[in-house]
Amino acid sequence: MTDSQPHFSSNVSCSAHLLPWEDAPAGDRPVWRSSQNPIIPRFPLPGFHSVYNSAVVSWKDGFAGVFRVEHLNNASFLHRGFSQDGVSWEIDPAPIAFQNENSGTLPVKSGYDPRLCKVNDDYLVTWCNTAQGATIGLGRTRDFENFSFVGDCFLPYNRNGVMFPRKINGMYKMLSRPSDNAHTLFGDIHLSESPDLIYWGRHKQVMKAKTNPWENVKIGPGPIPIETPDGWLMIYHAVRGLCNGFSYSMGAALLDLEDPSKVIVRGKNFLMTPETIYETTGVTPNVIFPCSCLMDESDGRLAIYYGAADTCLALCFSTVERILDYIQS
Ligand code: BMA
Repeated sequence: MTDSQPHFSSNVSCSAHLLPWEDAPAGDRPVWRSSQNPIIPRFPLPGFHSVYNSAVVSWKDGFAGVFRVEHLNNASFLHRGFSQDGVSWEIDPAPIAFQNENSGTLPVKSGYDPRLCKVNDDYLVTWCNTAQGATIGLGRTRDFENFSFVGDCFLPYNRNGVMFPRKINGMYKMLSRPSDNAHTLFGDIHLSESPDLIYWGRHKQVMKAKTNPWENVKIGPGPIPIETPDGWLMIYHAVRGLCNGFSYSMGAALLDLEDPSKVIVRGKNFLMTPETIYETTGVTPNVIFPCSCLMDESDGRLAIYYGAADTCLALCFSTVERILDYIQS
């Protein structure tokens, strides 16, 4: 691979000098953790309990993000934040105030697990909007100052709405995980499409949870998929049932470029599973929950942001090539 031949694209890319990065340690692990983890620890700001499952993008000469901030009453809200290096973040203490694009009451209350996807000039925010029962709320911003609410994309209940960074065959596409109103005991990844971000249909199942132990309960899409010459690289969370609860790992699969409801390859093993103290200990032990990813388009290096144990925000690294080799082996 040479610098003159970018192989990958994603609208969350950033230039080489900006990407948060640490070289791989010795060994053949597909993904490795930042030595600075957790990059946002427990009790990050006065008056707030925690920041975890959050979405970041490259923005101006640094980064911007939409963060899941849990308040002292345990309700989560979306807050914006900014960073120069992608590791130290300044988070706005006020939740994002969405303005409604349509008339009527603004159905945005508490919200969690945001994703951010740049499509043309818009940064689309998708998240679990609880106003009418958990489902995927969709909003947008161009400046991270003014945010508008487009609407809820699906009927309740649904979680983990993840947009593709461009239209495919003239349609917006979104992955999601239909669910119930509790700590859902099932969950498969589905694909939906829309001509206008308002009306969503042609729903297709992409991948089901599997019988092998690390993903035997449910699976849900994580960061915005990355376009490679071989297909869309989808990083996802996968849930295992244990005698005392769930364990959330990170996995990867490759989806067809023209029809991302078709799975080309699915890794048989996890990319990463809870091991460190900040992943195994916290409000919800044993949770790795990836929601966003930055990439250097020139060489495919990845910085993946994940919530750890529903308590803090952590960072890990890999490359597109390394993950593709791993899931194809
Ligand atoms: C999921 C979501 C996530 C959370 C995870 C583990 O269903 O609610 O926000 O991180 O459970 O508790």
